[in-house]
Amino acid sequence: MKELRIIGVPSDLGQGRRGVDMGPSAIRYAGLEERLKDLGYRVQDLGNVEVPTPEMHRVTNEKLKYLNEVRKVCESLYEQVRQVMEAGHVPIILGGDHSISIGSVAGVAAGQRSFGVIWFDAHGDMNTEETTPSGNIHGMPLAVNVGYGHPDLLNIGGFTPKVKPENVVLVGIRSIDRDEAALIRQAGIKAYTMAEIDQLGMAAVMKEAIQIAGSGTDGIHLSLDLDALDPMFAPGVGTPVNGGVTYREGHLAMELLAASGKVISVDVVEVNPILDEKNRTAQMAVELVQSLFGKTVM
Ligand code: HAR
Ligand code: MN
Ligand code: MN
Ligand code: MN
Repeated sequence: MKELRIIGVPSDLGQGRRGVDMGPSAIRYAGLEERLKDLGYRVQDLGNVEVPTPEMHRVTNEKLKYLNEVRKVCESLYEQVRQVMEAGHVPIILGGDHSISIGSVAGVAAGQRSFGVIWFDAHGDMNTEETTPSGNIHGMPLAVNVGYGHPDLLNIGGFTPKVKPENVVLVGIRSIDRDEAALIRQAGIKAYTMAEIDQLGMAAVMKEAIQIAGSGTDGIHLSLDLDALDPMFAPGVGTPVNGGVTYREGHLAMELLAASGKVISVDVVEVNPILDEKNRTAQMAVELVQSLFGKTVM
């Protein structure tokens, strides 16, 4: 049984609302480490990556807010994740906003050259400096990971792209900017919208997603943005979008990933305790991670 390593990244530099920096604390408070130990894993919490305080820095580029600070956080995270991968352990990276996945995926890529990514999200996260409506870097990490974006972000780890777009799948999308849609198509990334989940069912979608990310690769990185879930089940996120993945669909997706035996690493991002109701969203995150690591009824 693989050993698990928890890494917190208390960053809200990639988006506009304070509070997501408290995500790692909220998820730890919801019992992540204990719940994973219950499943029989050896788990070690490596603490938090150091993150600059936004109030101490100024936005200099409205199209890439806090670029320099986001880059530094992602470089530190890259280094930590690379070490965990090289030790043969499974990193569980707690955000923070989704910009941190530039660092985590870079670290996974350094430890494991052949892998796929399942990006579970309401959003595409495929914007660039040219297409972003907000300048928030959390709308850009998937683009960076497949090779589009600012050189400072692309160069983390010293190589680009981090993952081949043909091994990347988006699941749960329902809020995509127009030019972002064009880049998703241009890159050749397979995307399952909520409409397709409705039509095909989550089981069929995940079977295909696991095939795309997992066949011909040595593993799958799951980037789990809690806003993929319907706000009914995950209200504590900065950019909620109605019509999302249900509680049961979410668990089914995680259970199918667990059954695939292919998961090598995971991000859990966008949990914002200030916007949450009694830590429900962090609890949801912990429950989903339990299913991802093999929790079953009996
Ligand atoms: N697409 C919008 C933008 O780029 C909103 C992105 C919101 N992103 C996240 N992460 N919450 O998925 O600004
Ligand atoms: Mn070890
Ligand atoms: Mn996201
Ligand atoms: Mn999102």
